[in-house]
Formats: sequence, C-alpha cells, structure tokens
Amino acid sequence: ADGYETVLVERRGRTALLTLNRPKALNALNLQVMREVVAAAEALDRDPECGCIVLTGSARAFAAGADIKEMQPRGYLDMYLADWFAAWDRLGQLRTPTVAAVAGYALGGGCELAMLCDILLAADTAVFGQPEIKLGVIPGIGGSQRLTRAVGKAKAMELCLTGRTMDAVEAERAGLVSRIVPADELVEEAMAVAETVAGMSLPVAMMAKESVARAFETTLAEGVRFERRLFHAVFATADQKEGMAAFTDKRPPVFGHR
Ligand code: CO8
Repeated sequence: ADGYETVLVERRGRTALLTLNRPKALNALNLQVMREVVAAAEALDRDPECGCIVLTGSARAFAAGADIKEMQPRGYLDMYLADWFAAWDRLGQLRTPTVAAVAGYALGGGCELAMLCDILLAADTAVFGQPEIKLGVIPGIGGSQRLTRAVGKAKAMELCLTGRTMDAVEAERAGLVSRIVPADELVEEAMAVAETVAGMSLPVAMMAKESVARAFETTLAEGVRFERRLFHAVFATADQKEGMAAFTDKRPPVFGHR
C-alpha cells in the first residue's frame, strides 16, 4: 500500500518495524533503498501515534554496505553533484527514537546505518566493520566519525585502515552496541524495547534523545546547560504531572504522550 519495494513497514500499536528487503544483494544500500527507508522513517516520524521505530535486516545481513555495483562507474562530479548519501543524514535527524536490530553483516554503509540509530541491539551473529578501504574508498555515511566516537580511536583506526571486522562480543565490549541478544529473539527483543520507549511520554522521550545526542555535538558545559533547559521544559507537560502523581499514588503511569 505504501509502494516501497526495498523496505517492509509494519505498525504494531505505538511501534513500527522497518525491515530492509533486498535479500539478493544482502540488503546493499542503493539509492532506492536510501530513498525508501528515509521516506518511510520520515512518515513515521511525522505520526504522533508512533513512539519508536525499529530498523532491521535479515538473519544473514543487516546490510552488507553501500551498493558497490551502483557506485563503481561513478566519478567525482557524479558523487559531488548528487551529494551521494546525504539523504541518510536525515535518518539521524528524526525526533522519534530509533532502534537498530542487527543480525549478520553490518559492513560499511550497513554499520553506518546502524550507528545512525539511537539504540543498537546486536544478535550474537552480528559482524561489524568499515571495510571500504579494501575497495579503495573510505566510509561515506559518517562511519569514520560515529565509529570513532562509539569505540574510540584505537579500534576505529584499526577497523578503518585494515578492514578487519568485529563480532558481536567485541562490539559490545567496545561500546558500539548496548546489548547482545540470541539471533532468533533479536527482532522480538528490539520490538519489546521499542514498546517500552513508545510507552513513555513522546515529547519527553524526544527531549531525552535530543539531550543525549547533544553530547556528541558540544562541550560539557554547553551540553549540561542544554539538558537543564529541557529538564525545566518537561515541567510544562501533562506527562510530568502524571508520571510523578503515579509514583506518589503507587500505580503505573498512563502517559497521554504530551
Ligand atoms: N554492494 C553490492 N552488492 C553486494 C554487496 C554490496 N555492498 N554486498 C553483497 N552484495 C551482493 C553480492 O555481489 C552477491 O550478489 P550476486 O549473487 O549477484 O553475485 C550477493 O550480494 C551475495 O553476496 P556474496 O555472494 O558475496 O555473499 P557471501 O556470503 O559470500 O559474502 C560478504 C558476504 C562478506 C558480506 C560479501 O558480500 C562482501 O564482502 N560484501 C561487501 C562488503 C563491503 O565491502 N561493504 C562496504 C561497501 S562500501 C560502503 O558501504 C561505503 C562506501 C562509502 C563510499 C562513500 C561515497 C560517498
């Protein structure tokens, strides 16, 4: 009904599941995938009934990178004038919280796509890496920046310079992923996390997300000030009244998401 070919969209209550669906190419991210995933995510982002978005791939591959065959013949001006991959940045600018549920390969653009999400859950089968150097290129969807912020210079340099991959255990130890889940439970666990987030006040969840994200953009003093302003602002919401009243009354809160 939504007309997408490379991504499946499923709504479950206040959550949504986006499943990359280009199995023959291990979900390689071509321009169509980019257009469709970004459009689907932005449509959900505009929907106040959607409180959390999960992005997943297949058991074999979250995504095996940007589409190498599509890029191979392009020249500098093709890439520059098309501003190749710039639309992916919009995924990082969504206000609705997002969860990446990664099984199998998350290489190159696939790893970068996972890092564009707010929460990163890995199956025990997950494999992360930035192997672009082996193709004579470098990461182009933020990998050199987000991987370095996530795991530090030591591992980021080694991964980007050698193309070596990390398994789920190493990725968790390095701080790239929040948790490892058995592969056959990955999507259900990610949806459970999404349901938890979607049960919170939507504007307050947006502010929590915005505040954490700010840590990657600014100094500590400015970040703390930014957080303090949002903290004061949540006292203008009905959900703050409800959340604190529910605690006092010893009952679960029912957020009106406002
Ligand atoms: N692009 C296009 N097609 C792909 C890709 C890809 N990234 N990955 C896999 N495929 C295709 C294969 O070509 C193959 O297609 P076919 O059946 O038609 O030959 C099919 O998917 C299955 O793949 P394999 O047969 O290779 O499966 P294996 O299980 O043997 O291997 C691997 C799986 C190890 C994941 C292997 O496919 C692989 O190494 N893939 C490439 C991984 C990679 O290098 N990714 C990084 C790509 S570059 C990138 O993401 C960012 C570039 C930034 C550029 C910046 C521009 C601004």
